[in-house]
Amino acid sequence: MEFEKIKLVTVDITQLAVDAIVNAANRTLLGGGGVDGAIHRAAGPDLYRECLMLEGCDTGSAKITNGYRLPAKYVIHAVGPVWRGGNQNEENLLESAYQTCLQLAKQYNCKTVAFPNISTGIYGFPKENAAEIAIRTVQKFLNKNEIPERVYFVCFDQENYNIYQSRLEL
Ligand code: AR6
Repeated sequence: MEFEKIKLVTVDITQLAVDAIVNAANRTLLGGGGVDGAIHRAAGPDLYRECLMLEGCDTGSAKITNGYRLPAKYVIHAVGPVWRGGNQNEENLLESAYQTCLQLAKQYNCKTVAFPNISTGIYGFPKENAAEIAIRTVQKFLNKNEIPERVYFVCFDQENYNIYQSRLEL
């Protein structure tokens, strides 16, 4: 098991000096509310300019940019699914969003990566279910790959923090 490679933290993700932070974006990749808004505000207008050139991203996938004014070197913009009751392939799409982020992190040699709780805010994905998918996907990847070396789950709200804490048995 790779529990020691996974850290649980409660911080504003924009403050983390890691190789890559993950953004919970939407398909336009042009910003929004929640963690997406916070990341764009902290990174500055150059992030928006780079995102404009990406021409959006499919749900369940991700694209990488520079971090600009952020302490993080890169931002990986993931598009999680909107929760529509569970019969619209939401679980597979969430897993695929995490998986694509991890592949990009590996490709760009990101040793440290921080994830927010994708889809569990404005997109309404049930938190227990999302945590199970996130942890399982990350653990599986870390078991098979050298990079990333460490993954931070950034749980901004107390409910998510408690869920992750019990699932990771910290
Ligand atoms: N640092 C870490 N986590 C945060 C921060 C922060 N600064 N701010 C919020 N969170 P959400 P979604 C947590 O709604 O559900 C945007 O408009 C928050 O507590 O940001 O994937 C996009 O443009 C929650 O646990 O993302 C999309 O349109 C988690 O981040 C849409 O929202 C995700 O909540 C995406 O919705």
